[in-house]
Amino acid sequence: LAGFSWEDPFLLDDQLTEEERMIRDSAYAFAQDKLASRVTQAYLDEVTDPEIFAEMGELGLLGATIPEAYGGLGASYVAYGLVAREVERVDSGYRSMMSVQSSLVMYPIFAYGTEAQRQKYLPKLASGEWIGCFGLTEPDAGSDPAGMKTTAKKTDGGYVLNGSKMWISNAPIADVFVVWAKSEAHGGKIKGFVLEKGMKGLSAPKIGGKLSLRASVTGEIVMENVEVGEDALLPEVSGLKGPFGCLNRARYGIAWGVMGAAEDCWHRSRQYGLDRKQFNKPLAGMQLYQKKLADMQTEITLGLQAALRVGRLMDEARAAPEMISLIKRNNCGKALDIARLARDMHGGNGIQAEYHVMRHAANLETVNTYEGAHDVHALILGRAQTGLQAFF
Ligand code: TGC
Ligand code: FAD
Repeated sequence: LAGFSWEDPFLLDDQLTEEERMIRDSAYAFAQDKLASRVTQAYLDEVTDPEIFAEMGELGLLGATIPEAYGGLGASYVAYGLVAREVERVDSGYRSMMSVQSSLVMYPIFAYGTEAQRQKYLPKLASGEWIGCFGLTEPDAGSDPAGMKTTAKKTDGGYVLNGSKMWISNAPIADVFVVWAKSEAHGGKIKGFVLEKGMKGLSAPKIGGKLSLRASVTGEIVMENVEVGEDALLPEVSGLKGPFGCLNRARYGIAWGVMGAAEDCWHRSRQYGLDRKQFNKPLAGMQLYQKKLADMQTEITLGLQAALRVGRLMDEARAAPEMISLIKRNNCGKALDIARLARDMHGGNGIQAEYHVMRHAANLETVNTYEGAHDVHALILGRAQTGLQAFF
């Protein structure tokens, strides 16, 4: 039998293509060099450096799956997942910034937009010159986005939008706003619109005081009689399947990303246990400590392998939304458990910013909730196997 690699028990590395490994390595180098160095201060100060988008864009980390003709890399979904894992190894907030731009802003413009919209927005979003946000959630419509109140009413040359969106990543620094609204002219169906910073009646105040995801700015989107032309409409999709088509991709990336945060917690706990002695021996030599390390290693190995399988199926256009619900839910839940364990294993030091694990744990509370809360994905999976919907 072959030897065992404790860091990569199922030899995930072997299952990647040369190109995927190259993209992964360049994302790793960038994240460790440019993001790890600023995350602690950014988190403590609750500030987001917009320059990060341009830095990510320069490396091709924004919209990696979008064809090269529009500024993307034309990379596989597996490569996209690997980027999410490397960025979230540093901080879930930085991965959030990247995945909103890639899956929730560039993807809908690419998939549902006109050629003119693609040409206008995608290259600048890919380079990070423009920052994008995605407005689906509202103060009274979170898990149930069908309950949204934002409306688009037809005017002579376009539409007028009214409503407010809540908890929107990147909104306060965004140039481009992909917003979902019920459109009167389309029989009340949900339609997507692309709004731009500076439009009259459009504002995006920051939501301050978050105890989670502090390095990623979050805001509201307030629309008071925002007038847009016909060219703001994303014409190629109607109904909730529009935003859900984007969410499938972002949720898939999250399933990889949270494993990066979990790996960081696991590796730090292992090293801490080797370095720290109590009762005259390293903590890592204690049975209970080793059991926790073994649980972390097991869940991360299984979670990564599952994400890789779904990524391959996405690249073959054979992935079902329920597969994505399964890995988004399970990997987020396991990553959160692992981060909480890591905090415990670091003892008192575990609460300090310089040990990083509590920041990951606090971040993962958000990641477990957004893009479909843990229990909401359970209901999606419950419906798929019983035929009975239990949402209401
Ligand atoms: P339901 O009746 O199930 O479906 C309505 C229509 O949508 C279609 N659909 C999907 N299409 C593609 N992919 C999917 N995953 C889809 N899920 C549903 C469905 O086929 C149907 O189409 P049609 O043509 O028949 O009309 O809708 P429902 O209202 O019963 O939905 C229930 C539920 C709970 C599944 C759904 O609403 C849900 O997933 N809720 C969670 C909401 C959510 O995920 N919000 C995310 C907001 S964005 C965000 O959090 C970004 S954070 C990013 C970051 O910072 O990284
Ligand atoms: P609720 O829907 O009120 O849920 C509260 C609790 O009730 C949860 O535990 C949930 O599981 C449970 N629950 C809900 N329905 C049921 C049910 N039928 N059965 C059993 N239990 C149920 N949204 C965007 O559109 N764009 C963004 O960029 C974005 N970024 C975000 C960034 C951050 C930092 C955060 C915190 C959120 C972000 N969101 C974004 C919003 C996010 O998607 C929502 O918070 C999420 O969908 C949950 O909605 P809610 O907060 O209204 O909670």
